[in-house]
Amino acid sequence: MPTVTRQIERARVSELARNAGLDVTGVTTAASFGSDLGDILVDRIRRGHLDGLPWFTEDRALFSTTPGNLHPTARSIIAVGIPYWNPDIRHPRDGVLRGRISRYAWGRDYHKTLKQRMRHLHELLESETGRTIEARHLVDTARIVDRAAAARSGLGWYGKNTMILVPRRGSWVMLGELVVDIDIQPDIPLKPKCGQCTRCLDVCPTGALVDEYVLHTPSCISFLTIELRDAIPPEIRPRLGEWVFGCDLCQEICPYTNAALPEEDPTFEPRTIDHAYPPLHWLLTMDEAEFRSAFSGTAVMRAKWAGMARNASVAIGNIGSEKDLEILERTVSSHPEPLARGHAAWAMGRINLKASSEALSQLRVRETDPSVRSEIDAVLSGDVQAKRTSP
Ligand code: B12
Repeated sequence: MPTVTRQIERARVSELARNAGLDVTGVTTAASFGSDLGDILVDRIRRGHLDGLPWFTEDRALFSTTPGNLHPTARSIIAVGIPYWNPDIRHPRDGVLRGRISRYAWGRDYHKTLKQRMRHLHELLESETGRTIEARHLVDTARIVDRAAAARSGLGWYGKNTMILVPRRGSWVMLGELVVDIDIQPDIPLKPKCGQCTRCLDVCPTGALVDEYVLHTPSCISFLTIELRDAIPPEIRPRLGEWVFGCDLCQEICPYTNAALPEEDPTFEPRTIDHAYPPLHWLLTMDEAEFRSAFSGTAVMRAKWAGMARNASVAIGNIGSEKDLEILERTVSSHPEPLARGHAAWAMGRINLKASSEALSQLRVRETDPSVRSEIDAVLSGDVQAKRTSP
């Protein structure tokens, strides 16, 4: 019979976590994050930096600053992370017009992987201590601020891009927490190391990093391509480039993140290269059933079929050419989703207004959806920023 204990050695927690597939760990107490964090969250909400996320309310934000709200017997937080930088998977450069999906979403949905591994760690902790441990397993619920827990537990430090940067891993780490009723020696928070560097702020094509440590959600490509359910504001579309799900630019530019150790965790590997760099014509022509069978079990499902078709249209407008006008025209004429039809019309205007005008005028006559009609009207009246001047 193992001895029953309320405590566990800090180093042993990391060992057990590694055995459960959680390579990165930090420990902090379950004490409240208090008004320091609460004030930042409320201030960001009031300034509109979290607009577009209706669930991110002041009440929810304040609740999330006190882990004891989740379970009153909580004593410690074990912050965990799975690193996922894999430099071997690259754009195939095979002549196919491809978009980009951000790395965290290439493989199996990270929520599933983290939860499964946290459950395993929970079991290992119970057999180590010889007692039942009350624990909550949290990933992305916003019932706790994942990055605040990671920072206070010394798992990593806040970069100016608001990401948690982990020693030797950079920000290529997905985060979760176990809130447990056992005592574990807490770690010491790490000092931020960005120094004078502002490359992440400078690289963001939409200017979403409005200040050091401040992200304006409505401008972030990640928000626009994943969370937004409506039309992407036309003036911002040209800046989305080839991204069709999320964006990694503020991470890729970071010198610290750039020096990350490569990982070989198959759970983050794409099933095929099309799950990392999807052919844009494929995204436009697949029906909903094909979308589901291609992306089920991955985080891409969150953007939904209509969202991915919308994003693919924008990406074609940005990186495509006259050769893509035919498929765009077919999309405007017959895609079941108005979002896809409207954005495809925009893409036609962006690639070549002169060559697209006649077709768009005809499609305008048949179109019944007012949002698509006004997208076409905007193109025909020359409101769309052309990629290059038509000859
Ligand atoms: C809402 C959300 C989003 C929104 C808003 C992002 C945001 N910055 O808030 C959108 C959809 C845009 C988004 C985008 C992304 N997200 Co997100 N997102 C979340 C979520 C659900 C909540 C984040 C939150 O609380 N925001 C509130 C704001 C106020 O917090 P913050 O921006 O982090 O601000 C903090 C710092 O600025 C710091 N701070 C403030 N002032 C100062 C001053 C100094 C000197 C210092 C040091 C710090 C500091 O305190 C603030 C509060 O903690 C978390 C999961 C969770 N439940 O926590 C995932 C999470 C943050 N996202 C994650 C990821 C991976 C991404 C993307 C990289 C995805 C992608 N590739 O497209 C991008 C990155 C964009 C970016 N640079 O942040 C990971 C981050 C992992 C990591 N290593 O940091 C998380 C933790 C999910 C997870 N479980 O792993 N996300």
